Amino acid sequence: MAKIVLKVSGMKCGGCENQVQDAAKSCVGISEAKASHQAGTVEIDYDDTKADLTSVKKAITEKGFTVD
Ligand SMILES: [Cu+2]
Repeated sequence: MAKIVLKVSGMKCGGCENQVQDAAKSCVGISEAKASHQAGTVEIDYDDTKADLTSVKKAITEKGFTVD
């Protein structure tokens, strides 16, 4: 299991956090995602043998947020 913190801009409230978390968790190999709109980050726990972080970033971007 691996962990990464991605910088996400565009989150303004808890609803945005949920959208980012759901987008991340919808991807293969992601076990947990915890977003913070105050910090502008999402902390992701993932299986590095299964997860493709590029698709995670894409899923978050498709929700209208920017991943740095
Ligand atoms: Cu919001």
